[in-house]
Amino acid sequence: MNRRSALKALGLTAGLVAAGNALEVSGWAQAAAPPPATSPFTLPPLNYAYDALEPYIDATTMHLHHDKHHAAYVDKLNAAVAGHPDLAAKTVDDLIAGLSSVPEDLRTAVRNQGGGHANHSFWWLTLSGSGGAAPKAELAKDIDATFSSFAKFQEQLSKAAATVFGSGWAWLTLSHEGKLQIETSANQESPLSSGRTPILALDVWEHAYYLKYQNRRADYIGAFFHVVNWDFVSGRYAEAKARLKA
Ligand code: MN3
Repeated sequence: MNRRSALKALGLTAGLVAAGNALEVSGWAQAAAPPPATSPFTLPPLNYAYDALEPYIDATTMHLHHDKHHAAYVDKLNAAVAGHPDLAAKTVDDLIAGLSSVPEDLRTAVRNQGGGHANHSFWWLTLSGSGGAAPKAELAKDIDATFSSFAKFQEQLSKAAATVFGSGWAWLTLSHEGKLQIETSANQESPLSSGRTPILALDVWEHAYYLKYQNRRADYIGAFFHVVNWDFVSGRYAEAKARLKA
């Protein structure tokens, strides 16, 4: 890994864990004159074992989903930005948040492949075999205030995820106005492109569940709630909310 890839990897990880640090890291990375790089974007490793989410999400699905599907988004994003050092120097979240500044002939590739990379990088972090049973702290309070209870929130997110037509995602997001909301997106589109911060993601592409659940998407959605990393998601919300106030 060259120095810039290392910084980018650091920025990505830090950005998902500590937004304040990430801003400094990515600012520094962009200030340094980057050497030419052919593979600026890299596949982040899982921070748990492939079988950590068993029996809810099986190890074979995790291997295919991470090592093949996510890896393909990374490879195709790298191919798309080859010869565009200005795009390659950005974090994938910044690319997706600023699609309108991506040259038109590259925009579809960046939306699809960059979106796939950004969405999956976030998705892995929101899962855990031991991430707590329910939202914590401010997120718990604001979910109750917004959806009336955690149970009602689960019901609404499940319904949204079940009704995504074809491939896509269900999300809990935070808007600029500080509003928590459930939304869905098609294909690899990200709420980041509409200025909202993903707090929780649910991948409902068939590749996420078909090996174990076949056509039973509702069973997969029910299983998903057993493997949400609420510690991470609650921390993510607290950071996103603090950033709005800053
Ligand atoms: Mn997927």
